[in-house]
Amino acid sequence: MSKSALVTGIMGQDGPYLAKLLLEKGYKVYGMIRRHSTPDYSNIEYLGIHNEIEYVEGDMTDEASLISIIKNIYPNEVYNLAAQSFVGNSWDQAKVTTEINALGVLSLLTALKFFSPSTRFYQASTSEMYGLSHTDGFQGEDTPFHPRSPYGISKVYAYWMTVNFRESYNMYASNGILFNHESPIRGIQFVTRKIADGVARIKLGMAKELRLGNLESKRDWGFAGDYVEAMYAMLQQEKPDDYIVATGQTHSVREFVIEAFKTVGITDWEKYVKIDPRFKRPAEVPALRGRADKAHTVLKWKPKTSFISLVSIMVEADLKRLKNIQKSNG
Ligand code: NAP
Ligand code: G4F
Repeated sequence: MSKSALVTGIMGQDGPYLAKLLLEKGYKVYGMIRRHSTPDYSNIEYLGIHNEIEYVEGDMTDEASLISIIKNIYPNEVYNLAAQSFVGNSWDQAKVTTEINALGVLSLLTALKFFSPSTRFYQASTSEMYGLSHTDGFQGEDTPFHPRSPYGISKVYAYWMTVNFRESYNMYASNGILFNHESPIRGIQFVTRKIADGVARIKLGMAKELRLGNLESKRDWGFAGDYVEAMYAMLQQEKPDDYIVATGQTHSVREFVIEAFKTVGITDWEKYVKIDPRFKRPAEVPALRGRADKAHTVLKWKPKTSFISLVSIMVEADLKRLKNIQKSNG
């Protein structure tokens, strides 16, 4: 019999990439969506898998809905990708961020403990948990946490709750501590997609400027399509554990901007970029760079997409999308 997996956050960026991978491996994939007046399946359609997913309705803030899903499908694996994942917004909506990202995870783990304890559980943890902390310029699994936002704090709670269910109830529960990963279906608010879209608009004469916040912060950026392979591998190990997934390279927002403009042949990028304090954060995470040695050794996972390829994939995808819009508008 084929295995089944429940993917929460199926409509986001990672959900469709992971679902595609699981479908290719022969899984029956259930995708959890919350109630929308107008659901948006565009990310799932982008990967061409809309008709292959069975959608189930549930909300991370509604424990009964999670219990009902788990009791109905008893999945072999649960990948918990659902989150209020935008760091910038988490100061303005700290409570709902906590309810979804922290208490929601407790509810899901509790539902599994009572109704499907042998299900393997993946928690989408994050490099934001490290915040200010590093070990010789890198973050490794042993680097202490020092989160800098309500988002980072909510994820630290969920991280430890996942570890605690593993240690208390012997459940197969693993944390993937993923560093930033991007793609053409990255949410438009996140800086890489905002830059790719903005640069493509400027190139096509659809915009005159690109407004950004802190250009000096540095991130370890990889490609989402590579990272979901590590998520899957984590749940195929003999024992549950926690792993960093990262490229080990770091680049500033400024470098991303320069590279994106270069992709479309614009070198005088400073003419177009305006610094806007609205996009600066009350507390910044200045630099992230992950040490993914454990994932390399145990999971046999390595990233395949370079920084330069990533920038070019994203800018080209936005150019194509916007040209199609221009064409259909005549
Ligand atoms: P994303 O694009 O923001 O997707 C998040 C998904 O969660 C969306 O589909 C959203 O649904 C869903 N969601 C939000 N609140 C919910 C609720 N109350 N109940 C049910 N679903 C809810 O995020 P992503 O980039 O794919 O990231 C996936 C996960 O990895 C997140 O947990 C994120 O925090 C974590 N993470 C991401 C990165 C990264 O660089 N991308 C790095 C480390 C960790 P709607 O469509 O209804 O809004
Ligand atoms: O793209 P960002 O919004 O991503 P951030 O804050 O690093 O968070 C992402 O990665 C985390 C993993 O480390 C995930 F857990 C999280 O869910 C999310 O996926 O911002 C990246 C950097 C920040 O330093 C920000 O201050 O870019 C800087 N930045 C500069 N100008 C901007 C802007 N960020 C955004 N969103 N918009 C700007 O205009």
